[in-house]
Amino acid sequence: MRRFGKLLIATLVPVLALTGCGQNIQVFHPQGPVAKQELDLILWSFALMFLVVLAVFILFFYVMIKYRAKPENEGYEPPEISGNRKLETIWTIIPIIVVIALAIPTVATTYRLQKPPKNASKDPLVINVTSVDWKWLFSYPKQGIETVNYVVIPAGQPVKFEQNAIGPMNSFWVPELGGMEMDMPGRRLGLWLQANKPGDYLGRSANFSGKGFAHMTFHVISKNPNQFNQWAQQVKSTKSPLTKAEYKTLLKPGTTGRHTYSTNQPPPKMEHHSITVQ
Ligand SMILES: [Cu+2]
Repeated sequence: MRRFGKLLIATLVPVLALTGCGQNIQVFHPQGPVAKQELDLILWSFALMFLVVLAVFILFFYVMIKYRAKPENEGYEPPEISGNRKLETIWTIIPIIVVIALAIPTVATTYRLQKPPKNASKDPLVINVTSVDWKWLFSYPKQGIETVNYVVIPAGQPVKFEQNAIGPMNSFWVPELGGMEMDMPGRRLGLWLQANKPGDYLGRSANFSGKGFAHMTFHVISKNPNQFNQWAQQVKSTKSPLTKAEYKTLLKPGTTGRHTYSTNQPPPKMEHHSITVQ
């Protein structure tokens, strides 16, 4: 029994210590409706899986203790049993119920998150995001500006990121705003995200892409809509344009800091498995 006590402490201490880590895990602190729906799904899946694990462990210990070898029934031969309709029905139906309970919300949320919400008060702002080794280019088609390694968005408005890659594929992820989506050359995927409040959210590359991968982070800065418009106008009137030469330099592998330009480069033309940059 003393050994069991030690085992219990060894198991409980890390579990109790780890539960305090929640503050540092960004996924547990959603800052927008996409991340919130995804967190709800994570918690629901976790609860169901926890019930399954709990049932298995309770049965495991119950059977292990109740039917263990005892001196009084030494040489016991169990009777031959084949089939038990009642038990088999139970352990077929329960997993089916669990799978249905997981599948319905997962599929519904996945489809819902493909599109910005219909009841959003404003149309989504479109931003083209291109992953390049090892930096992120953000191009605003409507505002006609471009930023590198940071992106400014209006708070409370859905933002549609049209994704693209030059070079290897990558994965775009802003944990506090929503799940990740792939950036692939020749295949345009999109992700919509929304920040509820003004703030600064860390984004990262979630797909290993070589030497500069660790530095391939960016910031999503959410501003009040008025401040966002002011910022865009200020960029338009004070920053220098993005020249072709500068753009070509950006496309070369390497890391860089933040850049801001008063013109934008349209996303590259798409061809299957190849990208043409003019
Ligand atoms: Cu292909």
